[in-house]
Formats: sequence, structure tokens, C-alpha cells
Amino acid sequence: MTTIATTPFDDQKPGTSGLRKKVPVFSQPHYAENFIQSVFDSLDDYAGKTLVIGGDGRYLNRTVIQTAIKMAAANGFGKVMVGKGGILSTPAASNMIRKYQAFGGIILSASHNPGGPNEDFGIKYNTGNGGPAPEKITDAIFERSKLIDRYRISEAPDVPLDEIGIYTVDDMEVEVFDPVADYAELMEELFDFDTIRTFLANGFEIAFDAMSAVTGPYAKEILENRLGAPEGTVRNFTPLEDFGGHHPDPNLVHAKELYDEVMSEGGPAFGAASDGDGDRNMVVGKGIFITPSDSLAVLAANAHLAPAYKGGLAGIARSMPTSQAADRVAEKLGIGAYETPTGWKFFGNLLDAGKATLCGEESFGTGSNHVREKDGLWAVLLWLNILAMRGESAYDIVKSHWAEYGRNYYSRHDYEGIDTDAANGLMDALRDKLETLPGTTFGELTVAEADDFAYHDPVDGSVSKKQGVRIMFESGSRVVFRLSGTGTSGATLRVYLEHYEPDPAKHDQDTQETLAELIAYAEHIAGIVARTGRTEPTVIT
Ligand code: G16
Repeated sequence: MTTIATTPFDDQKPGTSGLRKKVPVFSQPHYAENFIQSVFDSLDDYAGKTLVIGGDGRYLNRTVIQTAIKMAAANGFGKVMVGKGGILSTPAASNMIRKYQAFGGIILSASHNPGGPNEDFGIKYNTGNGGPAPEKITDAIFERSKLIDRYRISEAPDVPLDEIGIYTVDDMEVEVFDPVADYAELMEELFDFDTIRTFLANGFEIAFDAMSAVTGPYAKEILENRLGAPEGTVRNFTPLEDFGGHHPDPNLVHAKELYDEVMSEGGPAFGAASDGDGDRNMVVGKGIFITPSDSLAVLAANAHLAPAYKGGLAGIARSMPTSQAADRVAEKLGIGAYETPTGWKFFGNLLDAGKATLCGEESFGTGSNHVREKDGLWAVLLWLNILAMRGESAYDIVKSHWAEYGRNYYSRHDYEGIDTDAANGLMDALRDKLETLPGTTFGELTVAEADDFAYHDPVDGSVSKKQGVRIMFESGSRVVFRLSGTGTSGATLRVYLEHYEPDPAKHDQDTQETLAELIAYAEHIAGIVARTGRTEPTVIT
């Protein structure tokens, strides 16, 4: 073990989900070490305890895993559990932390962002409940990173990551484990595998795109080996360091091939994709793309059909920009509905306190109290369990959901890589207008309320301010503006648009056309073109 002198970097503030930077930034001498030591320095009483380490397999994963193991040893952890090959999906990491009562975990991922020598990397710390560290801890990590002057690291040789077994690094034990087994077992406990197996055997054809990312081995084992889906159901199942040059981002832009296949005549009835680290999901049924917001609402309304949720849900939580569709389900079920800031870390307290059972976000994330992360494959399996039990197509299930609850037309427009000052200026100007907006009109729209969302955590009383500008109209429509906290170059402006339509006769309209007036309003109020120089969004989901 040795102590290395270092100097602080000034850019180690964790974002929405840990620290994400370009690989050349992370590759600077001491950069990853400084951050990991700042994490350890922000924690108490971990001596002799267990740390789970894993990542999504992207470029730099193996290097930083070895570093993290050696630093854990030098800092006094008793044991590290690391996924074979350094592979561990984010939900599987959460499960390992919980199941083996680890002190916490380090997850190496930049999620859906591309990977490779010039692309993105990330480090995130999860606490003993299996969830992303709350703001209290991420703030402490950032403060520490600004002062750090040394880190501790073992000089032991690398651990053989590709061989399952027990090793030692100085006095610390290192267990290299099968990253899939415990997770697959958990899924078998939650869902009715027999019913799903029969449903698939009877000819319900599915396709799963693992996007050359971490869910490949999990989806192969669960969908093909345990549920009997034919070989070839899971595509792009080998995790690659650069995700095959693609963005491992399951949406209509980056998973378009899968979408087109499901929509084609003779194509599968249901398709799904997951992201770089396995926590996001996209689901499409023949004839219908299911927005993440709708997916949360439909899953919540039907969750009782799966064994894990047959006793009902305690409550449903969604991030603020997520459509309000799930709130209507909560209201009908007579259970709590919670609106949190963007970031899965805000769901942790609600789940721990038993206030919420299902959580979801517009950013292709859905999950439940089975772990403390969103979970891509879990969402796919819950969909399959519901499809198998109802014996209807995804299209029919969603259509009947809209008929019952009304449809929340929803879209997100992203302006990626814009100038940071321009983005901050746009948000500041919006904030300056908030007080005067109520009562103003634009076409058919009248502003009812406008604010900068602040969250008061009902469990620990903490307050998180400035979480996004919300403009709510008398009709129930909304426009929300936020800056992303996960990008690695410039700023990303997100504009979230939502229109509620109760009339089933109007449920087959084009989404962008239906939202046209809100889109025009967003430009009118924020001056996006003038401030950013962009005439259209980079990505529309
Ligand atoms: C992370 C967070 C999510 C968040 C998403 C987008 O997901 O865990 O809670 O919704 O980023 O955040 P932003 O809008 O700030 O970019 P992931 O899948 O990237 O870890």
C-alpha cells in the first residue's frame, strides 16, 4: 500500500447520475483516483466492510476496476465483490449490494452515452440500500474533490477478472462472481416464468436489442435460456468496449432498426432494448411505440398480474418531467403519487420508506422496490408477464388504457451540445419571467401556474431547488425546461411537452402535430432559436 500525493481537479462535481466525462479527461494521471478517494473520504465506518464493484464494460472499465479494487484495499475495506470480466449491470449491482448487505458499490458507467477512447466514461457511488448516493453524499464528494491532496492505493498485482474465484489484495478479499446468476434468480422470484414460457412457446415472438452493451449476457440467460425464447431473440448480446460504435441509447433514434423490425409485416409482436448499463428500457409493440411515461402508467395499472405485485402497490413515483399519466392510475387505485426531481437517487427514500412500489422516468427508466435502480430487463419481463396474463397485444392494452384514463400526448425535444452560457442564459431568462406568466395566453393556451420545481423530500425533509422550469396551462398541458445533468460536452437543453386528451376519438393523432401549439409556445417563451442558434432539436423522443 502506498500514499500518493495529488492536487485537486476542479470539475469533479457529480451530475444527475455520478461523474461523467470524456475518456481523455478520466485518463489524466490521478483523475479517477482523486474521485474514488473523494468518495471514500466522504464515507464513514466502512473499515472491514464489503464494496461491490462493476461496470458496463465500456472502454476504461477494466483499468478503473483494477484501480478501484486496489484503492478499496488500501483504504481498509474488508472485501470487494466484482463481476466477472468487470461486468455488472446497474440494476444487478444494486441487487448485489442489497443481497449481500454490502456497505456500498462503485458502478463504472456513462449509461447510454457512447463509449471508446474518445467517448464517455463515468463513476457512480451507490449506498448500502443499493441506490445512487443522495445529494448529501454527492455534495460531500464534490467538496472533498476540491481539497484532496493524497490518495491511497495498493501496489498489489491486478486481480484476474476473468476467472470466478476468491483472491486477495493485501489483506482484503476479492470475490470475482458470475454477474448474471443472482439477478436472474431475483427475476424468477418476481415474475411468473412458467406463464411467460408457455406464452412464448405458443408463438408470441419477441426481439431484444442489447445494443452491444451490458444486458446481453443477462438477456441471453433470462429470455433465451430460462424462458425458452428462440436463439437469436437477443441481438447484439456481446458487450463491446465501444458498443460497436453506436450509442447504447434505447430510443427511436438509436434503436430504430429494432423498431422498424417490430413494425414490419411478419416482424415480432414485441420488441425491447436496453442501454449501456442495463437500467433503461424501450418497449415497442406491433403498431405502437410505448412512451416511457405511458409504460409506467400501464405497468402500474397492471402490475397486480405479476406475482411480486399481486398484493397491490403502495404508491407510484415519477420524476417531474415525466408525463402525468401515472398520477391518474394512482388516483384510481387510491394510492400515493409522488413527483420527484430528475435522478433515480430521489426515489430511494420513497422506496425505503415503503411509500412507493413503482417508479418511472420519461428518460426510458422504470423500476420497482426490488432494487434501488431503474431496471431495463425487469421492465421487459413485467411487460411480458402482463401480456401473457392478458392475452392481448401491447397495442390493445395501451389503447384500452388510454380509453380508460385518457391519453397524455408526450414528447421531449433535446438540444444537445449547445453553448453552456447560452443555455444558462435561457434558463435564467425563463426564471425571471415566472412570476408574470400566470394568466397570460398564447393561442388556445392560458398559463395557470409557473415555477422552478423544488422538491421537499417527504421522508428526510431535504429540499432540492432549481430542478426545472414548469409552465402549466389551464387545460392540464405542460411545458418543462431543464438542462441535462448527464452530458459531457457543452449543455443539453431538454424541453418536455405534454398535452392531455380525454376523448378516445382523438387518441390516434400524430404526437408532434398534437403538441404543435405547445412547441410554438416553448419557442415563443424561451427564444430557443435566437439564444442557441438551433432551428430544430437534435433528438426528439
Ligand atoms: C440518469 C438518471 C435518470 C435521469 C437521466 C437523464 O439516467 O439516473 O434519473 O432521468 O439520467 O438525466 P438528465 O436529464 O439530467 O440528462 P442514466 O440512465 O443516464 O443513468
